[in-house]
Amino acid sequence: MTAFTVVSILPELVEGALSAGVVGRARTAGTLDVAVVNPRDFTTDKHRSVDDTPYGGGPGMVMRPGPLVAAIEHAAARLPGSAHRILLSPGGRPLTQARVQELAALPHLVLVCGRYEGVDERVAELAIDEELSLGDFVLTGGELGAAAIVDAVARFLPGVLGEPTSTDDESFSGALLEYPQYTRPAEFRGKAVPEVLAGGNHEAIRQWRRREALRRTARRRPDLLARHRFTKEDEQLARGVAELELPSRVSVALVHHPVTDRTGAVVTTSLTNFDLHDIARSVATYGLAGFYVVTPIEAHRAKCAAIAAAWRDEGKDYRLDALARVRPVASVADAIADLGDPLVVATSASPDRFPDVPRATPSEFLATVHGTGARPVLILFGTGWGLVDSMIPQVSQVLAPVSGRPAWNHLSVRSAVAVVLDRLFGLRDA
Ligand code: 4GY
Repeated sequence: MTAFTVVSILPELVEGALSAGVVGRARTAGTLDVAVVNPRDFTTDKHRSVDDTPYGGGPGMVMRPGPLVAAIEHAAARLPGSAHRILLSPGGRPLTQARVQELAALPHLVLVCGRYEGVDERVAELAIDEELSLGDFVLTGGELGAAAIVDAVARFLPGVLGEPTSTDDESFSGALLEYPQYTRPAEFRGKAVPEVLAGGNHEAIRQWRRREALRRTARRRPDLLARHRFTKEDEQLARGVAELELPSRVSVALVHHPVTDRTGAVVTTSLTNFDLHDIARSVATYGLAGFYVVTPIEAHRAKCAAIAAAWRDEGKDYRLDALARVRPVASVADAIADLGDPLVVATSASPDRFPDVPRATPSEFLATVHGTGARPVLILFGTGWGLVDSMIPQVSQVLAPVSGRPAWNHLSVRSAVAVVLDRLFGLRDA
């Protein structure tokens, strides 16, 4: 059973956060042990000061190591057995539900709260086992973070919740967001509860909830969905749900004209075998709808068709899959016409191209696509020195360029396609 000792110069703030609700009730009932130790009680000067000016100058004050380390040592000795000492700080490792569960298996957590501009670094070096952050934002002190950890860990302790939280459906990484919940009335301000929930078909309700959890996660947390391992049933439930079938709405166009050469002149580049093979396979790998090979040179379109046909004769499965998606066309306009009315998105490494079109990060792009219902999407990739903006007025977004630390794009177009598709649609390891 985990006990908690919070080290804070504002005990009333910690008490305020942990005196109400199920946590407050569990403390009163004696099933949850939370105590607070105040570093001010470990000062030796007559002003009882816990802070001082920073070495090296700069704004604000820094927490002195003496009173804080003394308070941590006192807190750790409050109970027999070993204490795990945690410092709440934006510089710590981000807290996860998996870590919360592990913490719930430890006997004694000492939660150390800093205030002011920061804590003398030697405190962390001498008296802290782990630094944790609640997220990439800055609080005025660690107290609310400490209270949040007590609250999240307490859910796993016996006698705190009525029904103790089961550990298996809460691992979270790769887990799904919760399905939407409803209670009475059946209609509220013109909005009805989904019909299936009011019927008594428990199997139908279970499937509806799972599908909505998948849909919601795709929309709101594509990063979580990318880590989710789909079960056979998930695959079935995903069918026909636009949010879960995004890649199948997306096509790629490899544009050989209009593009520029190194001098900035508008040219037509040559079809290359490597681009054709590698991009077709990337398009198949990520489950996209199609791969338009855009060239005004008729002989190149014929060659493209011939290469695709040659793969077919080799008869390998993965090649067939890739080949089926290759579509030679004479112009970007033809690719657009073939799709009907697609959302057209360009890629460009140069800020000078499409200067009036907003740059989108992968998640901004995905949010746009989610907002467009079932509309098809066409992503343009330029060969040579890149797409010519003036000749493609339909472009409504430009994907931010792929770059590394040297901040320059040296990728071949087929590498850029693979990287962009992986960022947008690639699955991630947990
Ligand atoms: N974020 N996650 C956080 C925080 C305040 C200066 C050190 C956070 O956990 N704690 O912002 N803490 C800072 C204020 C001293 C703590």
